Amino acid sequence: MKLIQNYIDGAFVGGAREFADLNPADGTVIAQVTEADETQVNDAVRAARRAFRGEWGSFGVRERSAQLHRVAEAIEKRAESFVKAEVEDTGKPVSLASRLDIPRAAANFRVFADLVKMAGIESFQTETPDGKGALNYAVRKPLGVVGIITPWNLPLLLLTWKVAPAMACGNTVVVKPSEETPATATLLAEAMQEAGIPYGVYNVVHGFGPASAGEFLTKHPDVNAVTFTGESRTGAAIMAAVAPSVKPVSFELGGKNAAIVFADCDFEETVKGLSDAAFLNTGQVCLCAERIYIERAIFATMVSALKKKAESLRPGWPMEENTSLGPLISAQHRDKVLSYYRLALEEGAALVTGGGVPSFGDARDNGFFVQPTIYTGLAETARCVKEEIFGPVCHIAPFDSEEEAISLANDTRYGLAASIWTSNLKRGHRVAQQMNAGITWVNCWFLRDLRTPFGGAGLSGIGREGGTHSLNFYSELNNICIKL
Ligand code: NAD
Ligand code: 6OD
Repeated sequence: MKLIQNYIDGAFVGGAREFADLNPADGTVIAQVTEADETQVNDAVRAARRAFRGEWGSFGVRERSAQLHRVAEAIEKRAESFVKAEVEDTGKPVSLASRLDIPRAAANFRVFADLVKMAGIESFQTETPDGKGALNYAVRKPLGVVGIITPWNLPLLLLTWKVAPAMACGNTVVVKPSEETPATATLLAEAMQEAGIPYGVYNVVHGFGPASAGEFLTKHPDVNAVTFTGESRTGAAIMAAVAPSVKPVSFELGGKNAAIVFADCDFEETVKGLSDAAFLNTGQVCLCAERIYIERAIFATMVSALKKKAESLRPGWPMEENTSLGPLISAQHRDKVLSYYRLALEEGAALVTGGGVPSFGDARDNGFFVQPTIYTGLAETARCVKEEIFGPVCHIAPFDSEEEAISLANDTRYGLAASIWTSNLKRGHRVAQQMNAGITWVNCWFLRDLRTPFGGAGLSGIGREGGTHSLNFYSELNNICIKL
């Protein structure tokens, strides 16, 4: 049986306890994973601190940038192993992992390697009473040891989205990947070794949240900042854990995202875009649209086109090229999603398609598949319209005016993403600017430029990462004022 170990100070190390890593497509055990105890988390933080004070801390921006490019190369060289590991761990279709997750991991390193070399910092000439003036400029300094905690839905993509800028800024890191998907963070350690990253710069501790590696890391007094992607409730727990030591936090949390579809949209493009927005990665993307509002004139035709599209998705073995829908991540998560499927009916929804579990007649019946599902007819106050489900499911409702659509879309405690579908770009701009969201797409969804701010408002998070926003989070600015 494969053993996935912690990676501390350049060495793969075992531990006292192990837990099983399951393949969500058939429920079989893929590997045993070593759970880091508090001593090992302490060792990892100590190693990261030593590396920060050592060779890594002495590198200038040019050297760090070159090293990050070498990590990207090492990922690209092993792309096949990364894809296989990510597909086994998550159950996502191989077509998706090889198009999105793994290339994006390499891109994260390349983008921040380049950006850190190019980024300038503001300076000001300041007037003084003696007329001689002063000059203000800032220097960027790393924070130190950064704790990084990530979820299971896009494991390597989301981990490297934080590791790359943290390292680019000169920090060292201790990462705690999701217990559901430990493999690619561990493979990344091999890529780091191959790229020649000094030992201790990148450390991996495996385990769970409360009373396990996650909590030990967030509470550690020698961790200088914590960056987290995951559920809003977990964000709240981490916020409480870091409060006594007043660390900077960056939180990318849940969403209950809306799509607004106007009657003048490009119908075919919109159906394709909405289908991705609802069902990509089996709906397990924080940016997915679980609430779709359609202008009444095209409501019925659009609902039936989306029904057809959902029914054309091909659930199947994740490693098969023509599979377009994988399982959910775990039995526990499938139970949660199915409980919302039942709740929707109890709350008075009309089922358009799906609502259950597909049957394969083979080992996949032991996996965690559910059908892509569409509902209509729920009240806006229904729990299924208010709470994040995080599965391949959406509720579709009609609207009659632009104002009504904006008000419906904004009626949420989350504020992560929105999408607007219209051929009238003036309207696109106007509506986009009124969205209470960190990211609004017009006529597209999940189209990413890594230089742009990424994050959410309300329950969806604190802060922005991406481009210089990441550089600002992962560094301290020391402003220097010189009297001339
Ligand atoms: P989760 O919050 O359950 O777990 C995320 C990570 O936190 C895991 O590594 C877990 O072990 C760890 N953790 C859990 N409790 C902890 C604690 N008390 N202290 C420290 N660490 C702890 O989230 P998940 O189920 O893995 O992921 C799905 C959620 O993530 C969804 O809500 C989704 O919307 C959100 N998400 C948000 C974004 C974003 O960019 N905003 C991206 C992806 C996923
Ligand atoms: O694309 C990204 O950078 C990003 N953070 C995506 C998050 C997706 C959420 O599941």
